[in-house]
Amino acid sequence: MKLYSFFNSSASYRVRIAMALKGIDYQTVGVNIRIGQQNALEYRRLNPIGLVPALITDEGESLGQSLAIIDWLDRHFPQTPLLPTNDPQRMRVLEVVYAICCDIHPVNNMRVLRYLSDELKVSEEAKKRWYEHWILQGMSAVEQLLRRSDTGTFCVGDTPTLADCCLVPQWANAQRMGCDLSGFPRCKAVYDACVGLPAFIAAAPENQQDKIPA
Ligand SMILES: N[C@@H](CCC(=O)N[C@@H](CS)C(=O)NCC(=O)O)C(=O)O
Repeated sequence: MKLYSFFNSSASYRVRIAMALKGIDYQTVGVNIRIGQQNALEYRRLNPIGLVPALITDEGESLGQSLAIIDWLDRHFPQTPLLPTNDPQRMRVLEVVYAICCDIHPVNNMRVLRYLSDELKVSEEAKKRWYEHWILQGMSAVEQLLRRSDTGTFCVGDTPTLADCCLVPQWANAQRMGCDLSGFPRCKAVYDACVGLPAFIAAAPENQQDKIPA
């Protein structure tokens, strides 16, 4: 399998964690989103939305959208299942996943931030405020969800799930952007527990072969 990915793309990072947790071997194809390789015609044929990641299966099928990719992986590689089958665990996992992937991440994506700067001529300072505003609002909700799910080490329960595959990259991104995350101790505890695990270490941006300096 091939994963079209960018080392510090949080959506790519989600998929890399899932693949590492499942012990799936794959080849990484770096797509440098800083210089617009996600918009190349050749890449858009694989993933028409022009965002990373995209997966090419051993059968040659291409699949975009990190959550769709992880859903596919979870069904084809059922070892280390990432989505509980029973409620309330399943609903608790999915509400954290959607809070991050549907409510937090899309408004702070690179193309949105670039549109603010390049088209709307928003200052660097205002752009930073935008980013932090949506992070703090979203993470505050995730913090409450994690407290409500009343669980052990990870987002939901004592083994990593899809929720952890999504929380860790979003948290890492927010840290990289200099957000003050001190108000979210439960999220931080989960993040700290995850990043010490071999699968999360293997998937981390700093350990990717396509890593390039900031
Ligand atoms: N919903 C998509 C989001 C993918 C996404 O936003 N990828 C970002 C990197 S994290 C990207 O490719 N950004 C390039 C751009 O903004 O032009 C998914 O989950 O795969």
